[in-house]
Amino acid sequence: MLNNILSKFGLEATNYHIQKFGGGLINGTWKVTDGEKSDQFILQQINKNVFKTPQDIADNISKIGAYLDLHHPEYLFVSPLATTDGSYIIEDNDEYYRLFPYVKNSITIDTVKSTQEAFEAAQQFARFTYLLADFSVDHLTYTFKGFHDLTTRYNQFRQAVKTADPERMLVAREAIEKANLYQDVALTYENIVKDKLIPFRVIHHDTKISNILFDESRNGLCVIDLDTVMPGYCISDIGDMMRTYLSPYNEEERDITKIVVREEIFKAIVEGYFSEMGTVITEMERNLFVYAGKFMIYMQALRFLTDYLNGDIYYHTTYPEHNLVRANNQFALLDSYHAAEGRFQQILDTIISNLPIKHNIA
Ligand code: GN1
Ligand code: MG
Repeated sequence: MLNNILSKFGLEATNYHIQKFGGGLINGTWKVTDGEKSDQFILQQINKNVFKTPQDIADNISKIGAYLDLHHPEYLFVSPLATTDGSYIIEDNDEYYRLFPYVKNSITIDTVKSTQEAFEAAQQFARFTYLLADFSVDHLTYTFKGFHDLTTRYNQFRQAVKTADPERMLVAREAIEKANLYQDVALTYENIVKDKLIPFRVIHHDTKISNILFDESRNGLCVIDLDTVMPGYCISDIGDMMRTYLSPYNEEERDITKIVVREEIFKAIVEGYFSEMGTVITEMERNLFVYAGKFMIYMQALRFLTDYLNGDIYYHTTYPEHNLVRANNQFALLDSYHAAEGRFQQILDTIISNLPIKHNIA
């Protein structure tokens, strides 16, 4: 089946070795390599239950690619390759696929082990939004409606509580209590939207560390996984970095005593982000920088918990309590983040006050 897809890109499948690749929870990904390893690609199947209009993903990426080619030709933007008849996405047996070039000598990592990795990744994600600051977000389509809409996510959680299987409700008791305890995080989000406190920008919406390609010296090369690139708030990208870089162990860790935030990584995220976005970030966006972490950690905890209560219909799981373990992990992270918030604000304020004057505007 995958062979048929490769042929549409003009590749003779028998010359290539196809191997499962990466740890994404939504799409299927394979690495495609020829015998000499000189020709390598990433093949991806789009999860159509999640992305209802896959063509919109291709269209968004094409528009952004064209803009970057014109205004920032030096920027490494990894966009899908065209088939022999010029499409960037193909349908086969009612499934959608695309093929990317594999960036030579690049590596991905699953957890942040050094401040350099956090700085480089934050700089890469910030550079992406910064270079697109003058690109009108109205040109982009929402590839996933309500994706980071915390009000929607919170309502989905409340709905799941109403309809959940009683046994799952019981097992998830403590997580549900936590979700209720941190409700104010959702209220703050409602106000941000209602009062239009911050601008829409081109946002990546999945800034986990495995979505950065590094070189062997851990310099950031580029951002990948562009399915959720669409208009959004910077708190999504900033917050997802906090969610996925601050703890030495990721959302899969079952021993939640290991889930703690690291101050030096927070500092590196701030420095990396401001190194690119410092001149355009608004005062209100800066004021919401620390909130961003709570926003994304809380939303991800709710999403895992909601999926557990709904009977595991969204995220790929490998054992019965998987989504609940992930939710509890994220609530532990939220507790640790909450306890560190005051300190994080001080670190942020200090960095901002030391920025070169042109960064210290807005
Ligand atoms: C999903 O599949 P992946 O790993 O790119 C999810 C993100 C979550 C993440 C949690 C479309 O991303 O929002 O943060 O899992 N993407 C979608 O690991 O739901
Ligand atoms: Mg993704």
